[in-house]
Amino acid sequence: MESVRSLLLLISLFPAIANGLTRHYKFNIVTRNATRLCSTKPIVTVNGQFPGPTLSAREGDNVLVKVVNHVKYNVTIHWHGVKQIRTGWADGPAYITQCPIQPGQSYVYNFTLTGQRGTLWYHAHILWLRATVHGAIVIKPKLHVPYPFPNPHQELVLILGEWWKADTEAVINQATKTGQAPNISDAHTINGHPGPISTCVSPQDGYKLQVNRGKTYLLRIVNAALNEDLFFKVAGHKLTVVEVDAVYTKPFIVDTVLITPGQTTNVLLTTDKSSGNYLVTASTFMDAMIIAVDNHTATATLQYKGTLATSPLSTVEVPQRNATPLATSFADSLRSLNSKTYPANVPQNVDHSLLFTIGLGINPCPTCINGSRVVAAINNVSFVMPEMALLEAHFFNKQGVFTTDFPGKPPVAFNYTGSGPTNLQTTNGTRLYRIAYNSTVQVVLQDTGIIAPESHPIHLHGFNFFVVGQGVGNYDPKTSPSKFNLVDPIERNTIGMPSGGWAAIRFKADNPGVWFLHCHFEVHTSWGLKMAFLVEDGEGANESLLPPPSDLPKC
Ligand SMILES: *[C@@H]1O[C@H](CO)[C@@H](O)[C@H](O)[C@H]1NC(C)=O
Ligand SMILES: *[C@@H]1O[C@H](CO)[C@@H](O)[C@H](O)[C@H]1NC(C)=O
Ligand SMILES: *[C@@H]1O[C@H](CO)[C@@H](O)[C@H](O)[C@H]1NC(C)=O
Ligand SMILES: *[C@@H]1O[C@H](CO)[C@@H](O)[C@H](O)[C@H]1NC(C)=O
Ligand SMILES: *[C@@H]1O[C@H](CO)[C@@H](O)[C@H](O)[C@H]1NC(C)=O
Ligand SMILES: *[C@@H]1O[C@H](CO)[C@@H](O)[C@H](O)[C@H]1NC(C)=O
Ligand SMILES: *[C@@H]1O[C@H](CO)[C@@H](O)[C@H](O)[C@H]1NC(C)=O
Ligand SMILES: *[C@@H]1O[C@H](CO)[C@@H](O)[C@H](O)[C@H]1NC(C)=O
Ligand SMILES: *[C@@H]1O[C@H](CO)[C@@H](O)[C@H](O)[C@H]1NC(C)=O
Ligand SMILES: *[C@@H]1O[C@H](CO)[C@@H](O)[C@H](O)[C@H]1NC(C)=O
Ligand SMILES: *[C@@H]1O[C@H](CO)[C@@H](O)[C@H](O)[C@H]1NC(C)=O
Ligand SMILES: [Cu+2]
Repeated sequence: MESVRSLLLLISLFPAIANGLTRHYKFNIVTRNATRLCSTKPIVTVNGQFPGPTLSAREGDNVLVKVVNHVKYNVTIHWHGVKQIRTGWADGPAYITQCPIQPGQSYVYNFTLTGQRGTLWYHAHILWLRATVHGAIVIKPKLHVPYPFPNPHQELVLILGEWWKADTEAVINQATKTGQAPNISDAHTINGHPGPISTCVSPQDGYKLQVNRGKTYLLRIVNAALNEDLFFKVAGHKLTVVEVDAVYTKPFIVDTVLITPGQTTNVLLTTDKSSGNYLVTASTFMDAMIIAVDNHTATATLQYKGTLATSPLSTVEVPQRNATPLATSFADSLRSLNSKTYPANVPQNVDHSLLFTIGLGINPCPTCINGSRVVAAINNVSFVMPEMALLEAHFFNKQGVFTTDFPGKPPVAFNYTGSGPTNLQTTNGTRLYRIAYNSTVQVVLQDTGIIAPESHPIHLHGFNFFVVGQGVGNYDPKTSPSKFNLVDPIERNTIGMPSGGWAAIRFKADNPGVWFLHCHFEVHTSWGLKMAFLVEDGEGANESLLPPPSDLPKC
């Protein structure tokens, strides 16, 4: 009896033991000089590391990250892809779910990794700080639960990044002032290195993946670039895709992985060569040729142990920057694993059927060059950031911060992927779309040809969604749904829409809160390509947003 009581006491004192561990992390946001790259400049980092430290945990763990801001900028951190069930206060987008952590302040992000395992990542979600404030989140399966694929010999995190010689805050500030597109970057990086084959003068050879012969490695690839989709290749080696955005996939074998900003992809690589050095590349994909991009390829080396660094490097042909068929074929190959253990619970019925046009626009701006500025919008609304967090305004019922009249369809229908309307102006507002708890939502994301059709990486916070269909041209409500996959579509948190086409996504709104939806090209987000869903509470405490933590930053 006594022992039972003490056991119960133990469990109540340490509830984490029953449900998973609590992982404590401390992120000091500090400035340091980047010296290894093609420019020496102060950068904002987590704990002085670039990329930041990997956050490791298991499915079911509670994570507590104390973020202390030692820099001159306001900071927030977003845990990209973590569903944050009822814990929207820990999601991180500035002015959406929280006010920024101001210089000298701190905030403890408190969330639980429920029902997810795989690779995700974290990044600053304010200004353009995520260029250097980012790192991987590795969620291992629960203890003793195997992967649904051969257990790898070793796991390696590869973070693809984008580097400006100039200060990135200066780059976006200049663009905002002039109304023009921001300067393109100067290099791409793999784990912080532009690489051995780079025009960017780098005193180092680039990142080296050292491997043993005859083994299988799990590469956890993250695209942390600001504005560019990337193709990833390893010379002489095939890659087996097994997971994206912390969702297991039906395995498929490719030469080239396509990964958009915001996405993560796990691949198996088998070291089936005898020895050698093999080039690893991350190169730009952008099939809208009028859009300026940084076409510098980041490189790294896959080096078999025992091979001299001076041995010849097996190179690989980098895909064309506009290799649309390659991108399409990769996207079309993705399927959820949909096994008994990992089912694809695709909503079969739809309560809210929405059509969102995704594209650019031009608004008057008397102080800008040419008297106008480039903007971006969803359904012709360029989102205006509020001055306090939307989630707080919602929870405390503060009026006048936002409206809930975000349009569920374009205000005027036009040939979206055609030459477009003559008037390129947009409206603006802090408009949300309200949905009841548990409703099912379908959003058809329709690219527009305004200025240029483009493959936008659209990211939803608070949920994964199923990509039930995609195609080129205009979505046709009569014919397009007949081709939907409602059985094993890919489930993810960021979708690279087909350029000049559409993608239909579905999710069940079973997470109360205010959830951001935006383009993960930072330039487009800055221009207003964003909106938010307001998901109401359901019944009882378990279906309701938790109250805000006491240290939630104030505006
Ligand atoms: C960074 O570089 C600047 C100028 O090059 C120098 O003044 C400063 O002390 C350096 N800071 C650190 C933390 O090394
Ligand atoms: C984290 O949040 C949970 C509620 O989800 C709460 O029970 C717990 O006390 C919080 N932990 C800390 C350290 O604040
Ligand atoms: C952007 O590029 C232009 C032209 O090369 C240059 O004059 C300007 O200084 C750059 N802006 C920043 C913020 O580096
Ligand atoms: C990369 O871009 C530069 C400048 O836009 C261009 O001159 C060059 O031909 C491009 N290279 C490739 C491989 O596309
Ligand atoms: C701005 O005006 C100049 C001169 O008329 C023109 O060459 C340029 O393309 C314009 N830029 C934009 C972004 O409209
Ligand atoms: C829409 O525009 C495209 C591209 O210009 C064109 O091929 C298509 O026929 C147009 N569709 C309609 C319905 O006008
Ligand atoms: C967008 O809104 C602006 C401002 O009201 C309007 O002039 C324009 O015609 C609208 N465009 C579309 C495509 O709805
Ligand atoms: C929103 O639109 C109004 C009216 O056109 C304009 O005065 C205002 O500056 C715009 N606000 C933003 C943040 O673009
Ligand atoms: C939401 O759905 C769950 C099961 O899917 C059900 O148990 C619950 O009662 C529903 N809540 C509301 C408010 O509809
Ligand atoms: C809330 O969820 C917990 C754990 O899932 C369960 O034990 C509890 O009975 C639920 N409470 C209500 C009111 O549904
Ligand atoms: C930081 O955020 C606060 C609250 O929104 C704001 O008042 C302040 O101007 C911001 N500071 C900087 C440096 O941007
Ligand atoms: Cu975009």
